[in-house]
Amino acid sequence: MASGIRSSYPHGEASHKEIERGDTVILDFGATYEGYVSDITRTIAVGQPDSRLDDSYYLVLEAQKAGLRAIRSGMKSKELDSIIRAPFIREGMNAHFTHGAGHSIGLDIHEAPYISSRSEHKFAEHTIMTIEPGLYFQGVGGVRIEDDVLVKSEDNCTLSKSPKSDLLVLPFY
Ligand SMILES: [Mn+2]
Repeated sequence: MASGIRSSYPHGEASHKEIERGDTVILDFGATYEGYVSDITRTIAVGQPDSRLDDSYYLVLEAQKAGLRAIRSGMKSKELDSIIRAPFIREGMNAHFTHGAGHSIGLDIHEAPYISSRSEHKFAEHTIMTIEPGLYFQGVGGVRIEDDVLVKSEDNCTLSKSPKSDLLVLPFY
């Protein structure tokens, strides 16, 4: 978990920083079952966040859903990258997307193939990929949303079902 300024570091480790009013909190977690892993991220806010973070949540969600919808076996990694990245480019936010858009999972939490603008790799059917775009603002905070998807040739199947359609804003006490 990383909150506030620390949530502006894409993969911040848990620390002793206290959550402050308006912080976004990035919750990156997973489970293992018979040796296989899952990897999911949700972002919540504690107190009403900076409008940039609020707006970013819905832009990241748009990018993430576009990726989940689009991925197919035979699609090139760089083609998927550009679909996920398109909303960020449209809104002039691409510079705030500072890590890869996803990776495969299986027995390991980070496996090849990766989603990359430079990768010619074509996804194989029955690969499980994470789709995890994010936006990060130094000194302010960040947003990331991640789900796991089973790649198929026709339709694909999002495996993680946790709600994400609205930014959950918890009261700050
Ligand atoms: Mn991941």
